[in-house]
Amino acid sequence: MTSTTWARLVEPPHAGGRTFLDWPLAIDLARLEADVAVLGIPFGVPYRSDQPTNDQIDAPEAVRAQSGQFSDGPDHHDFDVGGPLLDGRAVTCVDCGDVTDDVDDASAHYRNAERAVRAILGAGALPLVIGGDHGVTIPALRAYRDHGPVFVVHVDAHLDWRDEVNGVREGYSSPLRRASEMPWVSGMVQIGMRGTGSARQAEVDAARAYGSAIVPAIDVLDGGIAVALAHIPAGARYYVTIDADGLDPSVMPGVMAPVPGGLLFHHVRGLLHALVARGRVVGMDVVEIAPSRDVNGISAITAGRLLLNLVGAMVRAGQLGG
Ligand SMILES: [Mn+2]
Repeated sequence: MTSTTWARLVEPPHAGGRTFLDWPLAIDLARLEADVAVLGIPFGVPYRSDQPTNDQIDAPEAVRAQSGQFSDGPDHHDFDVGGPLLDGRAVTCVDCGDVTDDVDDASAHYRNAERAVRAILGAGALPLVIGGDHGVTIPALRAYRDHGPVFVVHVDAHLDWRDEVNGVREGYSSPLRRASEMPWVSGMVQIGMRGTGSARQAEVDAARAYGSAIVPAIDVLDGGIAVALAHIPAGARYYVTIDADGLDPSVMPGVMAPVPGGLLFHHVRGLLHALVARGRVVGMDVVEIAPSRDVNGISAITAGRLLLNLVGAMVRAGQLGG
């Protein structure tokens, strides 16, 4: 495969858009040399003809645009991680831009997304994916076919186990169902469930039959994140998928389906640090931010803070760079 073909997988952030934290842009994935790689995956698979241009497609740009808010600079002390982000170590961080779509081929975007994530993994880098709706976790997880096994740590208000909606099997209500069908996915924990969403009893039963550990939000609010950690095997390789609505709407107001009673920033930050201490995080996505509904950029800033907490924790655990 030529590097020209690879380069078409991704494109720079929209005109005038800055990269994540002003990290260097790296869209030639055939020559990728990095330890950490941000990747925007803007498009899911729509359920209706008016959904391809949903609000969430603008989230990668919205998160990048808040870079100056979620970090004052790489040399500043970050109290969440206990020092400057990279701790003076040789860790290469890049922004790979956004996965390209093809107006003549609706499935091209997922194919490109899977190949882009696979290229990042092949380069030995940690993918940090910004969606897009929750459908984008499907191609992201498919990229781990030769990079497994992975245990999925899912934060969401919703179960996301629908087999299909309107005949669509790879939309935002189905990512964890599709994940359960991937042989390289070793298991999952689903944290933050509450209220009602797309799941009927049949989906809950199917998730439990698969072996998913379902942790309602109230259990975490009452007992702390340790309640969720009890379901996560030590020494495993974790893929973390965070639906913005898994956090409380006061923390992530910019979502399509706000549900009261969600996790606080404190819980999810603690989860990420605990995963780094417990095993190896091999990828993370933050999805379902709807920028037009955001308040003062809080959701985008929170997403950025979560991603930086993972990087900062992994740096200090000696898991990134030389
Ligand atoms: Mn979801």
